[in-house]
Amino acid sequence: MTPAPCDLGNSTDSLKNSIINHLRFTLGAYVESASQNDWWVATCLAVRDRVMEHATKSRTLHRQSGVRRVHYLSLEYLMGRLLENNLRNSGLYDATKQALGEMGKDLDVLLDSEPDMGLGNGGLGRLAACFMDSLSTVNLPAIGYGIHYEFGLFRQEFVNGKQVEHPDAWMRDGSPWKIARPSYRQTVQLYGRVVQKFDDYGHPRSEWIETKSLLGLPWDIPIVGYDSHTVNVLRLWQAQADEDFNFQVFNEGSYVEALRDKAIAETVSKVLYPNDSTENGKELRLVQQYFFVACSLADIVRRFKVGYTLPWSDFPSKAAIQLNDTHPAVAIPELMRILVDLEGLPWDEAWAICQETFSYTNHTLLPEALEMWSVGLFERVLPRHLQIIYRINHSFLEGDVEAKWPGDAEKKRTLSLIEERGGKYVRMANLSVLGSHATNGVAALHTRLLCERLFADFYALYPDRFLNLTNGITFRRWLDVCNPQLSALITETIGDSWKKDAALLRQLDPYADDPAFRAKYAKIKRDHKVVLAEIIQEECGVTVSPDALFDVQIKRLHEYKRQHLNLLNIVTLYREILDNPDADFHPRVFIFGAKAAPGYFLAKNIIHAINSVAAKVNNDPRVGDKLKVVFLPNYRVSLAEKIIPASDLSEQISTAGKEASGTGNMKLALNGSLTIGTLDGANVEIEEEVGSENIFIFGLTVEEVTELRAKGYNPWDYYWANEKLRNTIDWISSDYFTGNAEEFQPLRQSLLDHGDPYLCLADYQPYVDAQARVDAAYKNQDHWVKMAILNTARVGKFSSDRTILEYAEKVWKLPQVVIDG
Ligand code: B1H
Repeated sequence: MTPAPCDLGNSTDSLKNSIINHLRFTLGAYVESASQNDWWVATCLAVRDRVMEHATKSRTLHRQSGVRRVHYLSLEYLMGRLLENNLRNSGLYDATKQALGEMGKDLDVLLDSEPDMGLGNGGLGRLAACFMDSLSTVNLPAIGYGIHYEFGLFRQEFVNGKQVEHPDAWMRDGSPWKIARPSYRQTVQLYGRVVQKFDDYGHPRSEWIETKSLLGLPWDIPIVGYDSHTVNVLRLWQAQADEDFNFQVFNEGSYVEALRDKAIAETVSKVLYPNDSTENGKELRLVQQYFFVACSLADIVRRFKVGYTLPWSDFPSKAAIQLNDTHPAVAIPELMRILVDLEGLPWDEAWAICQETFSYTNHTLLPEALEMWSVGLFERVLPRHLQIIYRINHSFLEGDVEAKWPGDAEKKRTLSLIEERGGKYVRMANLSVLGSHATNGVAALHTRLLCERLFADFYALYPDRFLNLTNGITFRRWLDVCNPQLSALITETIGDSWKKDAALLRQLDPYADDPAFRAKYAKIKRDHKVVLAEIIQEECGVTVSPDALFDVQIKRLHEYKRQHLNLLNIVTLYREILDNPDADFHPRVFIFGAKAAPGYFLAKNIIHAINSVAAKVNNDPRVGDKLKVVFLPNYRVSLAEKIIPASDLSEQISTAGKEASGTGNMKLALNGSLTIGTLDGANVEIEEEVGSENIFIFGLTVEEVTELRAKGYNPWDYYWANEKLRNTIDWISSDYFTGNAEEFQPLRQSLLDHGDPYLCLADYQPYVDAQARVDAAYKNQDHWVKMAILNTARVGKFSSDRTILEYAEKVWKLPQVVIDG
């Protein structure tokens, strides 16, 4: 007889028991002397026990019903902390808080001790995390695949105002959320060479030989949805040495050499590349991409083969594979290799299966972010895959391209999978479009630009393959978890169905005119500002008033995001306050959070400039409380959760056409922070939703940017025509802020001598004017709060549940499978 499982109920007592059992039997600790970390681990494990039942049930039901699943392939998952999210999503929050309370422990303190799981750079990685939450919440069968990086995105520190990077050892002490699955280990081949063999019927077969091999060990992280029993998993691969490979070396007694090889193998999953929106073409990065793709595809194929003997033509009806940008695009030739070389399928049949299986999300139009691998490097690491790409390319150029544009060499050049100018490169974006049945952009404007510009010729060939799927965010983490007070007020006002159907937030619309509701809403905002003021005091040593306007720019540091435009306005205001001390200016705190890629020199110069201006402004007695500038170090998900609810103004000021979507813009608007922004990315749709009277739009449009560039943009024209601007730039690049006039020459040069590639000068005056409108609007607090409420009420469209349901319907054709309790 199978013994009954232990009590995994949701009552306070049951949770108490579980926590104590884990303390005693898993961690070997006494309740009386257990450390804070022990308590945190025991609590996570108690929650995990309850979640795992549903994970097993979900997996079993998905397998038994034989439904199609989506496999999300992403090199990044920016998960942040998991405990509070899992508690709130599973409905265990209150009972756990009480259970711990009764044992003399404060849940909030434990929650705050969890290290962030920062396995991503920025928006792209956080999007993957939001999608995982939504997939479980809306009951879709899904698996996320990625890399189990030992080190996530670096920890940032400022030394004399300059960024210094430290390793992020997020799982040095292990993580209670991840479960090793050694029985699903995979072997991956790399390097080597290809030979052609013939079978008994004279059919050629390529064989990839003399390869090096690597093992992939999967770690599973359960993904708990909100109010749903679907628990999908995120499966992350850790690289290990294949001991068989070293067998001979061992036998020869070269023990140390063998272990050195082992260490080299393990570097593959060692660290996340810290570049957001730039590619650097490093061999290790290609190896990382192939490693996790090969492990994941082998895992998907293994699952396809278990249990049934279906023909390969049925593969796409069981497995949809989503490519999160081009980073996993090597999956396309890898599936071709599996089907053609290993399974013996005819090429055309294999190609049809590939296209039906894959879909691709493009996240950027920036030329420097479009992945291209040098053919030489690609051939060395993945010789067979390069052959496959060449063959795909040949069939494509001589087939569809020749048919549509006979004899047009120029079309072939732009559509080719191989860039031939200035060395030969594999174009991963072209490969991704061609190998997929669907390519989507991440906001309406972005998708339009993909079709009109980046992929114009592909769009002409295959218009039906392109679609827009505007990004979203999970309202659980970005409202329920990070702003429980506002979440409670909303629930008290309109019920809690909005947590699963964000469109219902529109029911708050009339409350914008209700003075009692406004007062409560305003108090919640102010309380968050008090908390953030404490964090600022602690982190930056700067005292700020919660009555000032909190003006927030939090995102990766990049020229196209224009933190330096923000800085130009700050310095302009500084001068104005000195010139005109009695002006009626509402006190403002400019709050920054941003990491720069370690090799991005100008981004680091901008950080240093902001910190240097901050140091002067914050200590200038003539300024007093009117203006404060703070740069919170080590911006990450858990810090975002504290800044966002406390923000009044959301800076979304990228050069039009550069930000594919943005998702911070959505999080801030949801929490009642008004947007000051350009008509870029999803800002365009945010304006449509909240109404143009509840947002501050300024600056050049995409069309105006194009026009300006066409007629020849010269930043010096703006410099000479605008005295305020000229003074501002000259002041920043003087010795005033650091004592050294050389310090910010790189910034000055980029704005002037190097042509101001992101048009800061062109947008400067419109931005300064928009900021003046903000100042005037903030003085009418009643109206400001009304606008903030309308932002919260009207951004339901940007729930990632909506986004995911659109993917499921339009791209993956996925059924919802409800798991019983
Ligand atoms: C986005 C990236 C990105 N777009 C290369 N592209 C990377 C490119 O490590 N790399 O090599 C890493 C990241 N990230 C962002 O995606 C866009 O800039 C945002 O506008 C968008 O909101 C986000 C999610 O779609």
